Amino acid sequence: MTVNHPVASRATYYEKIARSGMAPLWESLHTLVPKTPQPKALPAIWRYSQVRDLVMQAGAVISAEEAVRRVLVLENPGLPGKSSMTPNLYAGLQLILPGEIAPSHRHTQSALRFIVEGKGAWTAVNGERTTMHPGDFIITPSWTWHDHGNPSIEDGGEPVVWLDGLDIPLVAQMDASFAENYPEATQPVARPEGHSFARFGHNMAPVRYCASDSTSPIFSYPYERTREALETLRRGGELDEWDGVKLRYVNPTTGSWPMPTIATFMQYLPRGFEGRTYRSTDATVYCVVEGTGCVKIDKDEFTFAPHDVFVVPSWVPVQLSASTESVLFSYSDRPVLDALNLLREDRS
Ligand code: GTQ
Repeated sequence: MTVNHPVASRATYYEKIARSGMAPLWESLHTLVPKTPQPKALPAIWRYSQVRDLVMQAGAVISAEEAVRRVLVLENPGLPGKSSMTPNLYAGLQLILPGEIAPSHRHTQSALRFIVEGKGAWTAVNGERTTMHPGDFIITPSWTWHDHGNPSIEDGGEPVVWLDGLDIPLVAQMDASFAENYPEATQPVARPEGHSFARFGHNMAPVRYCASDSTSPIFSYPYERTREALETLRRGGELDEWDGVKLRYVNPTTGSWPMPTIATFMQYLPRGFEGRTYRSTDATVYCVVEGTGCVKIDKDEFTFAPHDVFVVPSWVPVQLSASTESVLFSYSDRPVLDALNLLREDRS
C-alpha cells in the first residue's frame, strides 16, 4: 500500500515526534554520515610577530600565581567559544616571568610544552625538574603533579614562552575530566635533573623495567638531540617528497607515541623545498622552529616565520614549501585516530 504524505503533515509529524524526544534520521542522514570529513575547524595561522607583544603584556595583567596558568588560548576561528584548536586538541601560549611559579596541580588531560622563546624556566613532573630551552618538547603525563617555575632575574631568569598542547576538548567530549590542586605551590624535588633521561634516553632502560604506561617515561626531548638527528639525516640527502625529513617522537619503551592521545613530530625542509600535497584524518598543529616558507592549506596560503603556529584540519590538503632551511614541530590526535582505526592518509 502506498501512502502519500503531504509536506504539511510531515512538518506536523516532526513536531509531534520532537515532543517525544525523537527526530527523523532521514532529514539529517547526509550530515550525520558525510561521504568525507567536513571539519568545522578552519586553517589558521598565529604569526608570532603579531601576537608576541600581547603575550608579553599578559605579564603585566596578571601574575602566574594568580592566573594558575597564564595562557592565551589559541582558538580556531571555526570553533568559536570552544577553546579548541581542533575538535580534539587545544593550543595556548603560556608565559612565565623570572621569579614566578605556576602552582602544582594535576588533571586527566595530557599536556605537551613546546618551548618557543627564552630559556632557564623549569617544569616539574613526578618529583623531577627539567630546564627548558627553545625547541625542547616536554610532556606532562595525565594525572601527574606538575608545576612550572622560572629563576629570579638575579639568577639569570628571563621571560619564557611555550606552546601548550593538550587533549582538553577530547577529554571534555568523553566527560572524563578530573583535576586537583597540590597542597603546596611546588611539589618536592625527589630526583636530580636528567634522571629519567639517563634511564630511558640512551637506547637503554633499567634492567628489570617493564613498560606499563601509555605515556613516555622521558618527559623532556631536548631540541639539541632532535636537531642533530635531522642534520645527520639531511646530510644523508634522502628527502621525502611530501615531508622532507620527518621524524616522530616515540615512547622509547614501547616504540609507540609519546602520549596516548597526542602524536608529536619534527621535520626538516631544505631551502627551496616544495612539498607535494598531502592530507590525513588527524588534525595537526604546527609550530615553526627555524626558517621561513609558505604553507598552502586548501585555498588558504600562509607565509610562515619562526615561532608561528598554524593548524591543518582533518582531511584538508596541505602543502609545505620552504624559502629558507626550515624546521617545523607539529602535534596531532593521530594516536586516537590510529587506535580507533580511523586514520587515513592520502599521499597521491
Ligand atoms: O600548564 O597545566 O594551557 O592545566 C591549559 C591547562 C596549561 C598547565 C594550559 C593547563 C595547563
